[in-house]
Amino acid sequence: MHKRIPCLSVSALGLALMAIGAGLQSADAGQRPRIIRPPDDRTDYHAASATLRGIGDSVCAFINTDRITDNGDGTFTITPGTLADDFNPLCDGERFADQPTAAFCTATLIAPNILVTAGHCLDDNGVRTAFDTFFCVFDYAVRQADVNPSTFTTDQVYRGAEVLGLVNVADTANDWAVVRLDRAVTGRTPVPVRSSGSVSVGASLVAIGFGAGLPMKFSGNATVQNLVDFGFEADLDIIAGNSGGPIIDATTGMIEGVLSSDLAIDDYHQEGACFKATVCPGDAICAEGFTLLASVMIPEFQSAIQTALGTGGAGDSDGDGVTDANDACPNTPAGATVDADGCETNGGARPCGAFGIIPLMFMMLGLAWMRRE
Ligand SMILES: [Ca+2]
Repeated sequence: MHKRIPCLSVSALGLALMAIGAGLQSADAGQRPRIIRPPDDRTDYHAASATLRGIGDSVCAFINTDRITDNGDGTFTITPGTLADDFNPLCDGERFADQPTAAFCTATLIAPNILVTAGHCLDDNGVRTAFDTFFCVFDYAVRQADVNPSTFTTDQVYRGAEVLGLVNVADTANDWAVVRLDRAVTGRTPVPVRSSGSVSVGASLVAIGFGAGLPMKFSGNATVQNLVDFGFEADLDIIAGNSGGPIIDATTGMIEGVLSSDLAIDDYHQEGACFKATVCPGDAICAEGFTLLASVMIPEFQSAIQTALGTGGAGDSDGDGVTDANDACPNTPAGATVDADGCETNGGARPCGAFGIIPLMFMMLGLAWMRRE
């Protein structure tokens, strides 16, 4: 039995409730995924390869507005809260204890204004997560050893604007979403997505994401174990918060899938007087099985991706469906209805561009010429 990897806030709350009611631990056990298959391959941004860092630059953290403050001056600040705060007391020697835990899900840029993520990151039993409750934040990563990310600027922070496709079927890998952002992201390279064929058993994989809400972690040293309906399974080191993150083929650099879920056991659990990351095999609460990944080759998912790449791809920076070459209004607000020239038809102002200015100039030149005659 697999369990969707839930939002970190839900995970932390569940852990807190478990800590409060320790006698009821067995009733709550099974609500969250397990994580680490030794060795623990989680790597911070600054320690990753240049290739992986390049992909990571196009991976954003979903951060609830209660964990990041819009300072109103073009900057945003992560609000306090570390791993050691979330799992208190954390056992001595646990990794990343003093890093912030702001993120609840992971998403990847596949075109300047298009993300792929997991369906359950935006859908809770049919209830859609409102776009004004979270930000998509790039560079939430430890880019320099021992320097935690804390402040961001407008060019690093985006909002979702439209769900272009979403499926979230419990206990299956059919768990994916394609989302349009409020505006195009500049200076980051969209990550290529598999568009034909199929991932193979044995292929080397890397997961990128914000497990436990922590700054970006890369988890490699894993391979495809099984192909299953709607996706595949792998022995990745992942944790709540990694959900929706890209599963990258380590050889091709392409996205093969997005992280859906893991086995229904706790990612952090109490052992004696303190909390530790669950390591399997080894810890008493372990179960058999692997991480479940939604394949980008699910026909509906692939179709949603291709449609989004066609209308929101590199040639259409405002995502209005009119390519830049033909777009007289290249900065149309998200969601606006546009005409064939890519300009708003619902009252938006058409810019005084070349099409307006040039005839006016000729007319004035003509008048001036006539006066000289
Ligand atoms: Ca491992």
